[in-house]
Amino acid sequence: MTPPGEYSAQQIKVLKGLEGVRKRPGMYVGDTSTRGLHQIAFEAVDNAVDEALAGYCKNIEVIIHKDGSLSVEDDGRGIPVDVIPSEGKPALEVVMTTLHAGGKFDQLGYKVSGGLHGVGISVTCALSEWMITRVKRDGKIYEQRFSRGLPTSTMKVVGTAEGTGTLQHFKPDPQIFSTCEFSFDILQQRLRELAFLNRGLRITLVDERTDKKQTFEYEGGIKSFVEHLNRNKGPLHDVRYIIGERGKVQVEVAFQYNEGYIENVLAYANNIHTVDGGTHLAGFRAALTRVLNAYAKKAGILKESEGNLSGEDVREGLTAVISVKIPNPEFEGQTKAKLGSAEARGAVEEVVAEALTYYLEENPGPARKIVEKCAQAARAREAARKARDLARRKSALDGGSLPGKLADCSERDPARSEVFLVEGESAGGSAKAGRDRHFQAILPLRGKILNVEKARLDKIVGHEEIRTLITALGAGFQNDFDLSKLRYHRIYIMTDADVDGAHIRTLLLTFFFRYMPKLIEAGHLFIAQPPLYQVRKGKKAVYCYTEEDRDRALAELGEGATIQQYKGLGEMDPEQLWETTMDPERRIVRKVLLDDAVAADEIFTILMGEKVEPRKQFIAENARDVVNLDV
Ligand code: 0RA
Repeated sequence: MTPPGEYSAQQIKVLKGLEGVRKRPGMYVGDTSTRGLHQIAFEAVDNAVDEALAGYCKNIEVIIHKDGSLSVEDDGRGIPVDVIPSEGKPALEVVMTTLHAGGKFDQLGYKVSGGLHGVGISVTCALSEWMITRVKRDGKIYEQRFSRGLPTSTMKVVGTAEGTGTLQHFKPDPQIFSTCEFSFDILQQRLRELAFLNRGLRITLVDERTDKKQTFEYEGGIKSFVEHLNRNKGPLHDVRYIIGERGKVQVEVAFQYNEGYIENVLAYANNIHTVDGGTHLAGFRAALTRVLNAYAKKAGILKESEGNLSGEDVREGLTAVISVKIPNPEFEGQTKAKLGSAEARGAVEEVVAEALTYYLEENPGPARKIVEKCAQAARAREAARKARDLARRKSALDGGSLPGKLADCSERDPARSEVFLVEGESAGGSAKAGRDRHFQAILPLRGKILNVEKARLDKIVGHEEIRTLITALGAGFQNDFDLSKLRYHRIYIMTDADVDGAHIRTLLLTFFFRYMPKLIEAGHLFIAQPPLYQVRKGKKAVYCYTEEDRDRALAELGEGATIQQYKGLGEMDPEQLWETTMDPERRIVRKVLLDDAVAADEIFTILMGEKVEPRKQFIAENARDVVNLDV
């Protein structure tokens, strides 16, 4: 026994664990701004979803409270409350105050272990100013309170209860987080995804600051997810839904081809979006390629002379969600976003191959549509290869490999080099004159670039502005993209602050998102922000980047101040362009992030896709947000 007032070895270990979390929160939740803040919320949500995965919880309610706190309530079995003999404390307290204690008491479930998240609810507790846990079990309500990872009360019975469940209510610690404001949109995006991935689970999100409320519940599970993803993309057939089990691996796949050319395949393992794919994705791809090739040959859609459909061919215009549930999954890679568990590959491949073969046999109509689309993709791929070869030979003939329009910098180290993609020849001229040619290159782009969302690969590589851009950046594109060959580590999109400029910016963003997503993920893409106004009085002149800036400057300079509005980059002389937009010491830039692939895909599909109606609606609904959403 430990004498009162002294710490047992066990307690010291616990303290150390959570002290570590508070000392280096970034190691546990990514960062201490918006992302980390929401991570501690998702930690609480994941616990409740694990209880649903185990089959005991049907409803989860998440509330953003007026005081900035967040609560997550589930109707699962409730965290166990009995005393754990080895710890001398109720299980509830151990779970809340011990790193990685969560899984200890429930070895059988499919819970996330050692994955992307799954650091445990104790991390939420450690990073909260206060936290209250309430458990309904055995007809009683138990409650315990905590602050910054330590108990501030013992566990007590505070009432009687019907049913069972767990309530976690916490206020993020402002000593830790630079922002403590929960975002309805970020929470909503992940909660919707979780509801899709766990068929029948009802998740409600309430925002008491605004009285907004959303309920997510999908009887169709990931089938509904694919319907949702494809809803603006012109589907070719009904969503196929496949479910099966091999050994301990549960496999669920839903897929649907659309009229477009974009592949959108999302892979999940135990509800975690495995952005870098892994064994489950490999199994799916193998099955798809094998079965579609066999069918294409058998049905005579692909001639013997035409060779096989490639993996790329069978994924053109394919939207799919793959979800596996697997005990003790292994995650690999630096960000742990790749499933490594070998057994998932065979399980997915077998389940998908069997169901897909059967489907094609039984449904010759959709089968023909799908395989003909793949065959067309194969022919376009061949045409694209020829166009690319031609482009390569042509640039070899031109003498050098760099495009003539590029005003390159003298610096050769990509880490210290920047390139500005500038709208229009005249602004390009100002930028060339105003830049520091030492490390800043300028690539003027003539007029509108091609909308890649609506074009097939052969047309895209045939488009001159796009070829120039690819060549100038030096890293190839799509599957050939090689980040290590990138010639500039900072790429700025610099367009006019008007509607045309915004359109060109979106076209470029679409291109980068679809064909060089790794460049965005690696943080190399930026939006330059030219000033919108200059406010002047006498010799004093202030550049203003927002309307608020302008009003502040007007107030400061006082009566008689005048405003000049900059409509285009061309209105600034080289010196001004340097001072306001290009000088690293003074400029304002926004980094383009790719946090949420699902949201980004939706936005680009809606903004740049074929259908006009949803786009009109989207722009009308989000007119103010569009500017920020795409970055
Ligand atoms: C371990 C064992 C049992 C339930 C839970 C954990 C549990 C944890 C959380 C966290 C949030 N909600 C939760 N719901 C349940 C099962 C105990 C039993 O056998 O009844």
